Amino acid sequence: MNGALILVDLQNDFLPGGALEVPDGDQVIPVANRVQPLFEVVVASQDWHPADHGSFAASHPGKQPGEQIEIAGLTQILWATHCVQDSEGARLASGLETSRIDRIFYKGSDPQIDSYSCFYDNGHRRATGLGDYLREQRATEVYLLGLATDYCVKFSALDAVAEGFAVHLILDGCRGIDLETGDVDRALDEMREAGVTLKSSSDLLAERADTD
Ligand code: VGL
Ligand code: ZN
Repeated sequence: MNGALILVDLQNDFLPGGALEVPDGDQVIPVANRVQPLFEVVVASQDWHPADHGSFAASHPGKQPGEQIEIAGLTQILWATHCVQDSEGARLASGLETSRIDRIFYKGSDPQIDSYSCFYDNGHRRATGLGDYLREQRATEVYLLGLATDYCVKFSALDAVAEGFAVHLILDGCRGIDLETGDVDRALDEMREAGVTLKSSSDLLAERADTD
């Protein structure tokens, strides 16, 4: 099997205490470290915003995080300022094993458009290069884990399906924001309906032990 692992946005700002903390987000880091050795290709994405990014409430006087506006024809949820390029909050989580990461894909750098997916921006206008990279690596299956289940993980998984990969989510390696209660469950349903299979890291470790 030519499997690639995608580590989605395992950055300080998404961990407890961070600017856009995902509840229990830190708990996925040991999972990420445990499964990495199972994959021949490991890539990571980093949310990488300029300080005045359009998705930040602070960029729109009078607006608060959680409100929605329209930017360049797309509905945008406004967030607390997070993952500003080169800031401590944008760095990969300090407990994350990084020596196996083959390549990092940055997203959300265009001030005018957000990018939840690590394949394309939210308008599907520009590719990050991840799809081409995975094809160059001859990956046919992709496994995802990371933050947040109901945003970047979900949109990455759906794009991965659309790009023609067999897509698996490592469920215990993901945590969500649940801005509205039920968002995470709805995201999982959407992914399942699109053909994503949900697995646990222990299933994966057991499967791999069998085939070795
Ligand atoms: C994310 C909201 C804003 C994520 C990134 O990584 O899920 N969510 N930017
Ligand atoms: Zn962001």
